[in-house]
Amino acid sequence: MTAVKPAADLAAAVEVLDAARSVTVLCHVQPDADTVGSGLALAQVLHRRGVPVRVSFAEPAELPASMRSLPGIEFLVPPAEVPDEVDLLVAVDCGSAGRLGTLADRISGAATTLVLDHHRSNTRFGTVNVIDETAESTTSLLARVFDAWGEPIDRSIAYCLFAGLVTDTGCFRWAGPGTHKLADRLLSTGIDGAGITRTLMDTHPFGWLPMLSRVLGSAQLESEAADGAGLVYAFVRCEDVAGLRSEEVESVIDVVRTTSEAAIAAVFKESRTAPGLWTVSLRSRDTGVGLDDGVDVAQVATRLGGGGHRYAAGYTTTGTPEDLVTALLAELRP
Ligand SMILES: [Mn+2]
Repeated sequence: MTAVKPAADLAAAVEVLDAARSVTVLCHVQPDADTVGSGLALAQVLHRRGVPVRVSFAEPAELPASMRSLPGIEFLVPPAEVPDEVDLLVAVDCGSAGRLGTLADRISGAATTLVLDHHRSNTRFGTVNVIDETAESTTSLLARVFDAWGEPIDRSIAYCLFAGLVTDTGCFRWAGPGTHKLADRLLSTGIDGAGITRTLMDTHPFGWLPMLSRVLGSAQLESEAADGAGLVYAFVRCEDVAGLRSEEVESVIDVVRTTSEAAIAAVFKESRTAPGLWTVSLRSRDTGVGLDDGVDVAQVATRLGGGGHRYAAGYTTTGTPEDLVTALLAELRP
């Protein structure tokens, strides 16, 4: 496992960024702090260099509230304002073109598409693809791109990079060699790491508590699933999360996955706009310290039409709750 992306790949990214006369950065649908942090950090660097830049994502219409304090938010534009033909398109934290949602059609109108990502399942849909599945976040890959480019990481860029790093590492729970060094470097710019973390990960409205109570109260355990690894799962239905934000919905998996009797966790989340459509979060873990036996849920998710990382992945599907569980159990069968 190489901890550092080969210099040649980074140089290819720098080359296209350097040559661009205008840049459109696209984040994935249902954006998280890694994709938005990457997009806004890159936008700030390009703007500093005098290059016109815009950042967008296809849906939802509004940026999740927890990310609204990220510097560079002024570069965000609605999808309708992304022209059909652009000079350089940069996709950040997107494992496939499908993750761009309705903005995926802009790829055909782009002179060059640069893909910057860290998903194991990345389909390499760009003209230039810089994919490092060992990077703990796309923002940490961006830090290496900026270094290779000779672009300093100032305080407001560090804010954005830290946002992606702290969320994608689960508050540094799954941190590899180098993660804390990068965090130290970013914190040394004077950003409020504790405040950023609290805003992104530890702040929920009161309605979150009764929602958790309902959803967790109906969780199920299938101890024999995946050859005895065990599956724990829960359903988040529309009526459970009325009035709550995506942040509350996305928090459920982090409780469900702590179940000791199951090395695999799933949360089925009902779409609030398309009835019968579900997005599914998958997590897996090793069964003990130093063991490397965790199920590769990226493979499971890919077979179900999604993608992700070995220990964290997801997909979108349709059907009744019973159908969803049956389909997942079938894929987990050895
Ligand atoms: Mn990411």
